[in-house]
Amino acid sequence: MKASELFIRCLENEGVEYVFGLPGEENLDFLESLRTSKIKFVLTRHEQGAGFMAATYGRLTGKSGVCLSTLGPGATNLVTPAAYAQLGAMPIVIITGQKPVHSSKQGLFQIIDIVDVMQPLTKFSKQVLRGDRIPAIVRNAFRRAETERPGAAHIEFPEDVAEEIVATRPIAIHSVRRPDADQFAIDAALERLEQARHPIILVGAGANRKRVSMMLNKFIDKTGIPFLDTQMGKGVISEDHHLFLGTAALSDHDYVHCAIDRSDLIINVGHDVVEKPPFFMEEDGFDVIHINFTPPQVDEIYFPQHEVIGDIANALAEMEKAVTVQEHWDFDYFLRVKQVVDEKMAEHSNSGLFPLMPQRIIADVRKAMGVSDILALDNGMFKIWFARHYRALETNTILLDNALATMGAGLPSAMAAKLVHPERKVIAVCGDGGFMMNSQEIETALRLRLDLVVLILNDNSYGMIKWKQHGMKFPEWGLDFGNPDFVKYAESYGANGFRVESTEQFLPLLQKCLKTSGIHIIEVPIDYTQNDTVLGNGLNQQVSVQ
Ligand SMILES: Cc1ncc(C[n+]2csc(CCOP(=O)(O)OP(=O)(O)O)c2C)c(N)n1
Repeated sequence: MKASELFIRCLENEGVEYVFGLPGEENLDFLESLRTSKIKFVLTRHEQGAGFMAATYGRLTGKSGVCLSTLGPGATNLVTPAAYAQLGAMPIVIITGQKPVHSSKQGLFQIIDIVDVMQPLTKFSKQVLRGDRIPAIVRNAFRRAETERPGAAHIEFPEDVAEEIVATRPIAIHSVRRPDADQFAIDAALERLEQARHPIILVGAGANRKRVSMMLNKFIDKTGIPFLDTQMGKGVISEDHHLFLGTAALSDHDYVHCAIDRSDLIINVGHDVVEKPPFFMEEDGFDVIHINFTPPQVDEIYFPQHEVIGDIANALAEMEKAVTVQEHWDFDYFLRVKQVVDEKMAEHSNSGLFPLMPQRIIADVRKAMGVSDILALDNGMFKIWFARHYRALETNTILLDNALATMGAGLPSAMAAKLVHPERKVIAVCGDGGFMMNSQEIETALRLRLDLVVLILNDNSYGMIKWKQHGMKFPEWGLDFGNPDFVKYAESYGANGFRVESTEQFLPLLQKCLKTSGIHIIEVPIDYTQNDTVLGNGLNQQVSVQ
């Protein structure tokens, strides 16, 4: 068979359901072989759309999402999705085309060394030089992308290699078990935990999986230790839990840092330093037990004293069996923090002010969404507000990127979530800046007949940077822009467009859109005048005077 056909057989062998992509002429053999395969091809309007969709597919399924581009400009457009997947631990296999490598009459036209470009952004970046190498290269790419810590793999598939005739077949797949943590490491962690007076659990991105969630729930139920989460750890344990203290939306001075500052031991389940730090360690501060699939990357703010490395769910199961609940554990202060934080979270959630306050938007979105429904956030000021105020009740129900923290991924990510979970409601939440970075994918979403709501939080500026500019006491400058008429813009694609004109209108409109099929784009004017309050200063005093 042709090498391109073998490539597709290998993808089928890996269980690939979708290839997201935007091909060039160098991919035409590949495309032709894909045409007759049962793998679905999702054509996008920008390579970033394809890459972000593939990464989110990987994040939600644990299986590599696959995306495709041509050489040169198409491939460089996949640089950001590669970084997004790599930092965010989302398994993805990126396939790029290339001019003929054995003999070419085109000089250096469009040629960039993409294998090299992708090297620092991936765990694996290889060119296929001979068709009979395809099975091994594809198998390795998928293995590398999916094994802990998951991330990006890249394969360059040149045009002339795709045309070769080959006689090999895909390599059989055998499931492998993740290594378990060492028993001595578990015992040492438990010993330290039993000595602590104010232990606290931090739940991070690496824990956002069903089995870990189950085991961690049991561990928390048995021990009664309060927990907080990072932005990407939201939902592992329901944030309605009576021991949930809050989300570390910032690295310091967030509400939950009042609790962190009083703790003498943090049990870190699944957080690694790629996500914005939820706390800073100091030499004479609290100890940390690092429980993760992979060892910590140590630096001056993160140097855990104890490590439990291996399958997180199994480690927690062992710890749950062996732990003895200690009478000297004292969570009184943490629970007082919780009370104050819960009161803070409720503030302004009913505000009738227009433009809408972030707290009101979030409260209304929460009311409109079921337990398993999914929010996909773009990146901007609103992300901090949502991370802080939105209560995630199940794993992976709020998809946000606190690793690369790129703009432009919100809409494609929501689209992939809807493909993976068609039975759930999905909302993309974007700023007016981030939405416009990949808004062309509305056409793709319509073509795919997805039912989706997109919220555009409109402040006519790059709000987050404006807030930071203000924080640095610079005059406001260089961050305001004009926007298209979003209602007409939506309609020009054939989507439904709405502009919220009053605060009371928002929730019923959102509920109606979520019940109606099709793409609904809702522009929501947002009032960012309270941004400074996200810093949570002063809460310490409030807790201590009580
Ligand atoms: C691709 C990319 N470019 C720039 C940034 C820096 N950045 C972070 S947030 C932000 C502003 C986002 O504006 P908008 O989407 O309108 O949301 P808002 O902050 O106004 O809520 C910018 C420019 C980024 N994170 N990603």
